[in-house]
Amino acid sequence: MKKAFITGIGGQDGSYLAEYLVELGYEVHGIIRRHSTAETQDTRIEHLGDRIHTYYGDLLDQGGIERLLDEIQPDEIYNIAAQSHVRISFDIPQFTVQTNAIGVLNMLEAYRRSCPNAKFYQASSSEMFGLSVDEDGFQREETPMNPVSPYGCSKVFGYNIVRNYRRAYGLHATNGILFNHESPRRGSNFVTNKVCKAAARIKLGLQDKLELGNMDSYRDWGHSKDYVRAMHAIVNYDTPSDFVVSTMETHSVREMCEVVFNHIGLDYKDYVIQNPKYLRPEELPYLKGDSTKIRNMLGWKPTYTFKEMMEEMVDFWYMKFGGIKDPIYPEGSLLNELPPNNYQTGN
Ligand code: NDP
Ligand code: GDR
Repeated sequence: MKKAFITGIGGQDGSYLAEYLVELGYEVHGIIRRHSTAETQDTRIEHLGDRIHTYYGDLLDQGGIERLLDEIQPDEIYNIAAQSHVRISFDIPQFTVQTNAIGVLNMLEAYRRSCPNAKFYQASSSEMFGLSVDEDGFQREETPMNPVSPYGCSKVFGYNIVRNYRRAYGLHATNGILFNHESPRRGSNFVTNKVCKAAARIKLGLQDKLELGNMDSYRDWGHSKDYVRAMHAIVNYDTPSDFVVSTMETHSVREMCEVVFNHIGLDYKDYVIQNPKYLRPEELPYLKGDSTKIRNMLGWKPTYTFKEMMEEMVDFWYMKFGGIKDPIYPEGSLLNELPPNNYQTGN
């Protein structure tokens, strides 16, 4: 039985990846951080019970990570943990860089010393491209990196140090350069889930307005469930390499609002207002990823369309707030075991 070690197992991607690897027959281990409210620290994975093994850990605590890797001797390491919110990275830049940059180095050092024959995956991001777009309107593996946030800058370091350790020490260390990906488990302070949750509440008379920041930025939005399959494929490819993962489509925030509100019979223009509080000191205006490399070399492709994904997310919140009497997901579906209504707060 293969063993996997996942950092960030309690996050959106970590939870789907853990489910996927359990289904594939892996023994899954992962670290969660200590929260003062114990009840919410593993909300996204508690339904997996003793099918996974969790430990307290933090990317900034290299000794602890090294002890765990020594003990577990995993075949695959997925470094998915991060301070993942771009706007918040302007509020807490030093913590963001410590976790997303030095944290990657800590992981690589622990990996190199404890289990150098394992395969390593780093959660790199399209945010690294920043303002760069190729002439044909896509970003791809060769596009120069020109980040526009502390988050983007920290992820560029993580990406480069993984490539450096791969070459310097002959490690099987890979990067997935993932474009935005969402799901009902997305934190509701990211724009897609913020819009879906608010639209459901407005429809049910629980809220009047939705305040957003920049509605004219474009993102290439896929589904987290599709993207965790890509992570596994990247790690298991014989030659360690770096791959863009994307849908190859882009949509504006405005268009996303239109799809969500239309789905529940409302016009977003009647409810959405702009609040400068949600604007960023520097914005990344446009992302569209060319994922030809992973499609051709590893046979990966997304299964969800943009519309299907957004509808799944708004239906999820609508049902959570009591809008649908019969569950829309089959009995026993993991989607019915998601966080309670008040689990996600913030902006
Ligand atoms: P989430 O924010 O949902 O999950 C991040 C996880 O990392 C959480 O479990 C969080 O724990 C944990 N974490 C944060 N800081 C630390 C730390 N110092 N030590 C240990 N664990 C920590 O993000 P996603 O699942 O959406 O994203 C997964 C990864 O992919 C991240 O690295 C993100 O930057 C990257 N990425 C995400 C994309 C997306 O669109 N989702 C696109 C491209 C890259 P806690 O809950 O305690 O905060
Ligand atoms: P992003 O995702 O910054 O692309 O990072 P987010 O959903 O936060 O923003 C997408 C776009 O929407 C605009 N926007 C708002 N965003 C938020 N959060 N809240 C608002 O009210 C709002 N109004 C407009 C933003 O300005 C932006 O243009 C995500 C994260 O998952 C990163 O970890 C990951 O690396 C990148 O995607 C790829």
